[in-house]
Amino acid sequence: MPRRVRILGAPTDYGANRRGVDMGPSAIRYADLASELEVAGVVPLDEGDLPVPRMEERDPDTEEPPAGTAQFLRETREVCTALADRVAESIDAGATPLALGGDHSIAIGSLAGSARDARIGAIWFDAHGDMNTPTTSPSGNVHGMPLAAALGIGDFSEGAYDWANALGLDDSNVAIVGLRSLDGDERDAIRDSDVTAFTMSAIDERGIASVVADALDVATDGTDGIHVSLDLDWLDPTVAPGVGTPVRGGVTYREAHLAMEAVARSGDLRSMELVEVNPVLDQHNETAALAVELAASAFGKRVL
Ligand code: EXY
Ligand code: MN
Ligand code: MN
Ligand code: MN
Repeated sequence: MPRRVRILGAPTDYGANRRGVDMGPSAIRYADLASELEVAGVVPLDEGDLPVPRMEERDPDTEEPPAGTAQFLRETREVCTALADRVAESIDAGATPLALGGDHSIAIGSLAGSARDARIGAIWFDAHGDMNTPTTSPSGNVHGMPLAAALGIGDFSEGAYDWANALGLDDSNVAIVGLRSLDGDERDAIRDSDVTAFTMSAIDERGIASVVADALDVATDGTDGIHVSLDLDWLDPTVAPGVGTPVRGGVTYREAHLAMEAVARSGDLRSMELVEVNPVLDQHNETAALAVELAASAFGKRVL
């Protein structure tokens, strides 16, 4: 029986510093996500978008947290707890959830859902570490914090953040691939953890195939499956311009496909998300189209 994939839209930009990423799910669907997944040999079922309070509809009198802490945590919690339930339900139904961001804060929900009642690993394809906490963040943007939140690092170990912790995810089963932008405290957080970080230098020196093989070893060691978190700013901005926090020196189009093909061959894909596609910053929807292509490769699309 072909793999069933449940598409879950999470149109939020509360975690980002740039409006527009909330339109990511529409842009990705518009880039023929469903038909491309069918070509890859899976059966897509689009469950629509999670309800997300619109920025414009927020109560203007809402007390904003002090600058430098996490902004819009209430809204982020609302989206992520709903997404966690839908991700868990999809897996319980024998399907593979594919979450569409929206900014990277949605990964708090995806990881919590995928790790519910299971031990999972995660491969974080990203230019960034996303390991800040409300205290260490230079921006207060939660899309720079999801991995710390899921792992319960720093502030996120406090009871108030229980909702954000992915209890079935241990830092020893997390690999970050493509890292090239970190804040000071984030660097310490990664060094003090058991997270395995492969920087762009490692990819330059060893090649993407070797790095992704190691990342898969880390994420599959003793786990029931892996979550792939694909932040489109992982790729070089010349091939993925439609992202809110571009960083030069990213992976190439082919390196990204090879990584996704290796994920497909592993047979361990449990859940996935495509995040940080911002149509307002994109050119002719090309970043959304690239996200679709990479998802198809991760789900097994082959030329021959
Ligand atoms: N490290 C910076 C911050 O925490 O504000 C930038 C984070 C960008 C996060 C994007 C989603 O990958
Ligand atoms: Mn990210
Ligand atoms: Mn990023
Ligand atoms: Mn550990």
